[in-house]
Amino acid sequence: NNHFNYKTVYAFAREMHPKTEKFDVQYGTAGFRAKASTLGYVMYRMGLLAVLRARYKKGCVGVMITASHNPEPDNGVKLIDPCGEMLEQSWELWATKFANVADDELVDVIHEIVSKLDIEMTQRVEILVGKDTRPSSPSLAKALCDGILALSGKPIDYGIVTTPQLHYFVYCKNSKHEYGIPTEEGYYTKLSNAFKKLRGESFNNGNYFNKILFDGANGVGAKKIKYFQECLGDSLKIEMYNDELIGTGKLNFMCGADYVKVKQTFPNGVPQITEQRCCSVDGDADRLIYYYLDENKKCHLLDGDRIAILIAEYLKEMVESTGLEVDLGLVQTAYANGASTDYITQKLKVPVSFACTGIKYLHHEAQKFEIGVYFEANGHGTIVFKKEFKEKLKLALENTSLSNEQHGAIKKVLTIIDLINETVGDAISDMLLVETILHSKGWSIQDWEKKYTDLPNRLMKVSVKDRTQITTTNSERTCIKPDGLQDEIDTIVARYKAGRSFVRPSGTEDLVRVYAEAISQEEADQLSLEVALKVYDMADGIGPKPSL
Ligand code: G16
Repeated sequence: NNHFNYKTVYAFAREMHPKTEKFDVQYGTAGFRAKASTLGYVMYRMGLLAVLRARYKKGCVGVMITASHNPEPDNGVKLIDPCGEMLEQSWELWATKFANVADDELVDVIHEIVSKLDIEMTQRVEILVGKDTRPSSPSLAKALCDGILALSGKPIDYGIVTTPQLHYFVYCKNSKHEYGIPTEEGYYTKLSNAFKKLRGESFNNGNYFNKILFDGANGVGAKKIKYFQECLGDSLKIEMYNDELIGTGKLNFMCGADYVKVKQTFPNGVPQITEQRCCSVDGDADRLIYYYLDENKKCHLLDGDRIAILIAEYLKEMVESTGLEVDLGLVQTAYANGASTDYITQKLKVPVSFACTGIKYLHHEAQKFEIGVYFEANGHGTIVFKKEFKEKLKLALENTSLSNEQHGAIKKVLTIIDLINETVGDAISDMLLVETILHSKGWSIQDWEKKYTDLPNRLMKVSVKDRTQITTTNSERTCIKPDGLQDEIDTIVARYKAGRSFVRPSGTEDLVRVYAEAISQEEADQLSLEVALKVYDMADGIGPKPSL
């Protein structure tokens, strides 16, 4: 079995990618993230691990180099499993171990994993590599590929792509093209054909107008939306903003989905036109946020909760018109606005499950439903359909006892499925779906917003000495450590009408996040500030005290 050349593994590590950091790193919410300059050896080691994972799973896997919503000097790496999903959790422990051992222990760890999991080391495996637009990405990709080559894997470099594109390519390859063609062109063609089919001949409908302002966050989303613009022709007019040259430091800077969501404000660079529908994606185009400006210049946000509800309601109606029984559910996190959860469960009568922050948790929870819609409030999410459900639809098409209307509805649902990137949250695919639904309902963005009223809320960040000192339970809604912090939060929250607040350590940035909602914006702001100050005091806050 063990024919790999361990001499190369160590030599490459020692000569080209030595471990430079003393501190341990951890595979977090979305892989490893840190200052790009510290990540060379981590990338090399993830190249090694990717080959082992691919051999273990007997398929190709993906590695995406990105730090998504983080500032431009950061970078990161996430591994993609053969089905296009995030790396299986049990392997995150291996990833962390690989990243932290000394250079001369690497070979031992490889021996350990190979013998424990009985990995066949002679297989030739392909590793699909993608990167975002960060200037540090090419050299990190080189380190990654050295790791892949050191274990005789075959790197296939897709260049600059969005994270969801790479997830898509991985699944296409492993599904032997059943899911689609694993090329950029294949991806654009599949999605835009489905979109155009659903849109039909009339591009506008009722209050819906087919123009959208698109904030590309000065990242890969801005690059890739141009291909869609070409493919979609006049069916959707996408006016693109924030497409700075690579390396100007503008990536996610005062723009992009995270900025708009956290600051609840318009991004820089997008013209402020009253009542005009706008959307922002983040640095690797896996998150999507909608917004518009009212006549009083107030910015209205339609976030992941709203997107999820729009989609769930539409799919529910569509499936009902096919006459088929379906088990549809929605997955949210603690960040979901309380008003959205009430609306889904009480008005839509769709069951809701809660999961911890991180697509990997939501995705698996959603897979328990025949149709599982999952979104984080930050705009990260997608829809997954059980294989059996898709087969049920195809079989029903052959059922002659169903009416023409029912057949039409079934075909429509199948086309909607083609528009969706089921592997992971995909901002562009999600945007095309939202546009499809608004068009089909004849809704403006204001019509969409009218469904329910969000509870005012606020997100804050607190810097502390060691964020791992904060631990949580109950899908992150209850804080266990430091002792007494949750009691303090409960006491503060009790003073606010419709108040709710929780704290959790970020898995992608070196800080603690604080979420609060209450009956008015002032109270939500005040509540989040009080809780943030409490965290600062009880969890060794560093730097300036939190302020609004
Ligand atoms: C990543 C994850 C998301 C998560 C976000 C923030 O997003 O994929 O699931 O919500 O980080 O996570 P945390 O609060 O733990 O920092 P992205 O878009 O940065 O990949």
